[in-house]
Amino acid sequence: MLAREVFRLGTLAGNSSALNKKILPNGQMPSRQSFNGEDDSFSSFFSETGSGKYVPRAVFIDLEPTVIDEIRTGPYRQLFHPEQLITGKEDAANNYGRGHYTIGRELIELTLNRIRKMVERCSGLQGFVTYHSFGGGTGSGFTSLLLERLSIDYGKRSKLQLSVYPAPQVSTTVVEPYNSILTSHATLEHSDCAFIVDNEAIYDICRRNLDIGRPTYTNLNRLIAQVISSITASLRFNGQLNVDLSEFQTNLVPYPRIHFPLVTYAPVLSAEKVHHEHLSVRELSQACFEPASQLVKCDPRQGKFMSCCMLYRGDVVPKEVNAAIASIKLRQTIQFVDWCPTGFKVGINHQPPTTVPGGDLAAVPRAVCMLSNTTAIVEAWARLGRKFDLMFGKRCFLHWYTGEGMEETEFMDAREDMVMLERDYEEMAIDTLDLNAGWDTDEHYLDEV
Ligand SMILES: Nc1nc2c(ncn2[C@@H]2O[C@H](COP(=O)(O)OP(=O)(O)OP(=O)(O)O)[C@@H](O)[C@H]2O)c(=O)[nH]1
Ligand SMILES: [Mg+2]
Repeated sequence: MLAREVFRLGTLAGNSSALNKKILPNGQMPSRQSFNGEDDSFSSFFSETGSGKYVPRAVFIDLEPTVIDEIRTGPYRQLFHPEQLITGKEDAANNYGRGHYTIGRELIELTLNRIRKMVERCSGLQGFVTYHSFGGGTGSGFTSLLLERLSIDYGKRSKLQLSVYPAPQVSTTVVEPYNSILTSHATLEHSDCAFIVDNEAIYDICRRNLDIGRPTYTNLNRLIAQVISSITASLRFNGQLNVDLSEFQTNLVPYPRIHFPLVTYAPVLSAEKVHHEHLSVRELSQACFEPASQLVKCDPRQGKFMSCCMLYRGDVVPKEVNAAIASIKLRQTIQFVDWCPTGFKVGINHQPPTTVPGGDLAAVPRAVCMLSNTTAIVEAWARLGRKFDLMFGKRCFLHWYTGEGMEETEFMDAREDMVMLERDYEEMAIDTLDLNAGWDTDEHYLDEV
């Protein structure tokens, strides 16, 4: 599901997925036989029509038409059935209340019907991935409405989120902290795992690693699409050392609310720089522990890890991975919580990353995406919370929301919930021994997290 940017992001992610699979913009795949049956996970993101055309299992939604019109007229227009592209007439004007309660309500039944049709074409529905912004009215409000409804209709099917975290470099909307906190609160219990991509972190990576002076959304989205491609590669390709995303998820989410893994990706290199780099498995693995490779700005050296999942792709062998991880474990700066073994979960996918023609990233033989659960991610919530408090303390901009029927208490509840989330993370980091000393051990507070 998508609002403005994610629509573009979705197109890019879809494109790179289609490129991985060598699907033409019209949905035909001439090289299908070249997969030699090895690739039966092929149909996870595409369904095949009677005429041999491959259609992405995706629905694009925006409350206004202009952005999705780009796909309706763009080079990939034939890839999609018109029913997959859903638009209303009027956007949510950066207002969660409009996306969730007023304008959004008008589109939700149609959206659920279209999703139902899509689901009926699946033979073993595993779950849903929603792509959205935290800051937009549609991205925040409509997404949370949709996730609530998907929970009702599809019960315990897993729901993953890819959420774009706001950054002042690329956005000038003042109310994004409101929307972000409101949507995070509303989706917390309806989401199994959420990957946050911080536009500021992506912006800096584009400037630093790719020498793009003033990165545009297209530059940011290409990088995000590459990362999404790595996260979903295990669902799209088979292989002996492949590890299914749901298995990573089991390791990553110790309690239902603690479900925001930090995403790190390497290498991010331009074509000019790629020839000067070694790109060994060891170097790539070590890069995952550099803050400069993170998609959210925070300092894992100040927090503790609960788990680390390494998703390698391309020309990578287990021996090299084991050696690389052994050397990482020796580092003093990487601290694990004491209740969790310092286990790294590893998956290897032999399909190398695909480069998008005309894109910024150089073709590389191997790459790694690390998904780690670290308590340091609370920094991201704390940053948003501070901005929220500054505005809410003065009740700034609140009339836009109350004008859509919202009440102040929803803001307070949302903020309180996110403060609780910060505390939940902090508790994860406290050593069990210290806890026993300082707390009444009859209180099974960890169960309540
Ligand atoms: N990475 C990335 N972020 C984007 C893009 N477009 C918008 N954003 C960010 O998304 C937030 C704005 O949300 P949008 O998704 O544009 O808004 P929307 O969900 O369409 O909601 P309304 O327009 O208010 O109905 C801001 O933080 C933007 O910086 C994009 O193409 N890529
Ligand atoms: Mg919009």
